[in-house]
Amino acid sequence: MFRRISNFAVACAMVLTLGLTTAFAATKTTTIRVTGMKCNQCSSSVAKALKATAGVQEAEVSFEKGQVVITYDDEKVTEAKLREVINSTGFKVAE
Ligand SMILES: [Cu+2]
Repeated sequence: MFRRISNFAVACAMVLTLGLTTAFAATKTTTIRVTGMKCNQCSSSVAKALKATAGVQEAEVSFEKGQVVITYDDEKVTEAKLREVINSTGFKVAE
């Protein structure tokens, strides 16, 4: 009996989680390769430009890996726009 109740609780929690995931369905994460970054200052200027862009929630820039991981709201900004922002910093998006 108790087991049944706790299974029900788990099921409720799953439904809740699924509901929340749907509510944030507009949030996307993308990884973009960027060339030309040589140090922390390079990566922070790319991060700064991205974070100043409407719709960007998170921008993790690694000059060592030469990549940018961006979490964004795809209703507010497109990946093409994010590439444009990166290119405008002077570093180049690798195709
Ligand atoms: Cu640098």
